[in-house]
Amino acid sequence: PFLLALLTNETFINGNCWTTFIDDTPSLFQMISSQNRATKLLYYLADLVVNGSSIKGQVGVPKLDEEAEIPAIHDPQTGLLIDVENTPIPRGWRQVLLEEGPEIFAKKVHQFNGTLLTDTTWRDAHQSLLATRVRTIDLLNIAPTTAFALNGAFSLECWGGATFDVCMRFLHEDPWARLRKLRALVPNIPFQMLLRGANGVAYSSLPDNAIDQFVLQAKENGVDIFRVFDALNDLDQLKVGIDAVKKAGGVVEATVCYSGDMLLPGKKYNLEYYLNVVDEIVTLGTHFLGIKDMAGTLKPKAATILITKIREKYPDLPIHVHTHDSAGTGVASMVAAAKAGADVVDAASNSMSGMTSQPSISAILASLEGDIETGLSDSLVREVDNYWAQMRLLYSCFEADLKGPDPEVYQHEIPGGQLTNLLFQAQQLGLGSKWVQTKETYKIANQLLGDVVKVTPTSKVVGDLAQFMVSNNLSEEDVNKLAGELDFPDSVLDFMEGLMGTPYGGFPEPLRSHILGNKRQKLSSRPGLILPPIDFESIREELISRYGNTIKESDVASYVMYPKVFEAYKKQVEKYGVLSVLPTRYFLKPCKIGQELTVDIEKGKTLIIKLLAIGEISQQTGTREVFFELNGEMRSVTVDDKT
Ligand code: 3PY
Ligand code: ZN
Repeated sequence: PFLLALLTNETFINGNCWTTFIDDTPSLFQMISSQNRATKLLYYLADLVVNGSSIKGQVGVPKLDEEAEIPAIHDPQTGLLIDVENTPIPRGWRQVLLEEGPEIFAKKVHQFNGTLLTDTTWRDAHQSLLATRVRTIDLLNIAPTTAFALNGAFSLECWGGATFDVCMRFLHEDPWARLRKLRALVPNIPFQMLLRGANGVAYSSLPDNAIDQFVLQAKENGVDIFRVFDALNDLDQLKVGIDAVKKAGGVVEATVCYSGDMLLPGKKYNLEYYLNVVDEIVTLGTHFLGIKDMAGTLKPKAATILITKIREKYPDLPIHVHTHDSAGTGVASMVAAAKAGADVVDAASNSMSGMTSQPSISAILASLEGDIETGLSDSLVREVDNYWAQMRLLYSCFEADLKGPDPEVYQHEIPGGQLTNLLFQAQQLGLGSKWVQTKETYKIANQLLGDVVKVTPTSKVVGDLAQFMVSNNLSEEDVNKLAGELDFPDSVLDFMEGLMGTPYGGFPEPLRSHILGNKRQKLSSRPGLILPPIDFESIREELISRYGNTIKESDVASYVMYPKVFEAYKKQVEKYGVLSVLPTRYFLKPCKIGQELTVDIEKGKTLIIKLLAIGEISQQTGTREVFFELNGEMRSVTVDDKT
């Protein structure tokens, strides 16, 4: 490509060359680089045609086989069309935050006469319903419209949780680029992320300085509000995240995880327990108190009691409530929370709501209508949702195919995202009975572990133990009896070692000692006190030496959080280029012979690709040559046939 670019360059052809020609002609390199990118994309498309999709968790192909339509939106007062491209973006809560800082922002949200909403569609909703597979391009396409339609929202939850890992590992995208691009399109609504305290966005603790660096990067790349939780409500672990956000200048939403139905008699996690955790959070200092009902077990009455009690004690504490609709009571619970004095509640775009996701925005608006102001217009919400209805079809191949609410969640307490995941896995095994068995065993595994608060990463520990018991046909008694001999999943060992902090009421003994044996130590303090700090300087140097000086500080953060995943992601980029530009239906579905694809690799640079033919398999090399037309020119690439 370099030679081609050189030979077609006019200055070169005319012989007006001088030694600095190459330096003075950056367009030469741009041309080479876009040709490289186009070729790399052809390799991906060819591989997809020959071998099918390799995206984990994909069953079938998207049901939407055309470009999704961006809905037109209308001013709710005048009914006039809003020209999204040519109208200045209205001021939102983010301007209050930027102009007045986190304290005044929190105060003003609390003073708002009503209850605001967080839209979780860009993070938790698709994490809970579509295996976290929604891609950057599909968020970017609706972002400008969302900036207008949801201008009155408290925040858009758009980052963190599982999105970070899945972005790199399964979608081959850079989560930081997603954040930066969304930020540029939505300057008016605060962005919110989910941070797993001292675990960052990983599955066990990292050194404290890794959390500091990660959070600073998140803040600098666009996150405003950090919902910080610790899966065990371990305050020492939570504090690591809170401190990192404070240092970075972000909005702290320190969170208590609500585990199980506190109204059930004999619960370990009861009202008194939660009020104590809240006291400790308030002592640590936070802008908002988050209440995180990750499984959807906060019944309306419990929401009323819990929030009323917190309000009585802390009249000025801004409260933000998160839930999942798994049991079907999400709307009722968020309405109860709003009526009891919650300042913000979570909801998702209608087509992305319900069941293991958050309750529907429109259902909440309808339920609050006439009583509580929200700052949102239902007609705008419904107009934007026309987009998400199409996305649900586009991502149909990642649906867990839940058929209805699961009120049994009050017993098994499986968090929303994990519930869909486990159901999907049980379905893949093709045995309906496996699902019932998984849920039953999950309850037993939780009891074996001492009845822990279950949310990432502890929910994974319980889930892994349950699956280990099912696949090895182990009863509760067997686990207790054979603990010293069994080869437990790593997550169980990490938990028992203390790498996720300390559970309320301590670790289960003698099971802990038996499981750990002499395989692992028992930590007696929080992991961050013994994990050696990250040597950022040497990691930076190492990454630059491997990948060149395009390495950013955010790449360093990715590597520290998930070294192997980052390396694999870089390998993918090397092979296929930046795949995030490829429309989702082309990313997931092999194109057909004669089909023409239009791909905007950057603003103003469009590739028109047509699949012409697929060659015979070579008996010597096991490869196939795949022929395309690329912007009118014939091109072919050779890929391995792995079928
Ligand atoms: C996560 O940690 O990813 C969660 O969504 C927990 O609820
Ligand atoms: Zn959630």
